[in-house]
Amino acid sequence: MTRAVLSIGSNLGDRLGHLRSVVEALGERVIAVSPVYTTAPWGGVDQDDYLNAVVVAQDSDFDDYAWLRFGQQLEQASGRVREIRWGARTLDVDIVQCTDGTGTPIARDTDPDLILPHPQAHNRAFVLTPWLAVEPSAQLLVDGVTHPIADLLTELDQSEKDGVIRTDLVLRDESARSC
Ligand code: A4P
Ligand code: MG
Repeated sequence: MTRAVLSIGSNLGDRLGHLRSVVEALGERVIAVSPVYTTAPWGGVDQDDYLNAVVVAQDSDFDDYAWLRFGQQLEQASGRVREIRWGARTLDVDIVQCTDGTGTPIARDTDPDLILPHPQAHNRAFVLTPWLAVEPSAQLLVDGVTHPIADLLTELDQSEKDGVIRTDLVLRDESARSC
């Protein structure tokens, strides 16, 4: 049993459709879905604005690598082509944090294919803002030290935070779920 915090982003093609494809594929695994935000591109590559959100999910059979494979399959299904690092993409699924069955965050820093928690998460308002909206008391391990994500967000530059703007877009139909 693992629980994953997934950061999902898109700035090419049907941006909302690509984000919705993740929530749809997760199905019953979904615990929480954040609002959708428009976000200024992070990382210095000139490109269009993103739509970003955070999804919290759990699966009794998944380990941390299963979440990575799951995300990569969805990236491929969206037609993503890997070109420039931090460049435009139809869909990006990053594993921000993964906790084991006891609620302990899994820490990995030896395999470049899966670094946990995601090494840039604490620097990104487009991750912390949506995550805080669904888990206000969440904590993130940074260099082995646990921090409330609310504090990490406070430490970011105001310009970084101002680039993350909440929209009225939704990733799942709540009325359909209650039927
Ligand atoms: N990888 C290692 N750890 C992880 C992890 N925790 N989660 C590996 C997901 N992948 C992880 O990723 C490169 C390699 O990272 C993969 O082989 C994977 O196994 P990639 O998705 O192929 O390449 P990339 O996305 O171009 O590079 P990178 O460094 O992963 O970029 P990020 O961190 O994904 O950032 N700006 C805004 N506003 N919103 C965004 O969503 N996203 C990015 C991409 C840049 N700027 C953005 C956004
Ligand atoms: Mg990525």
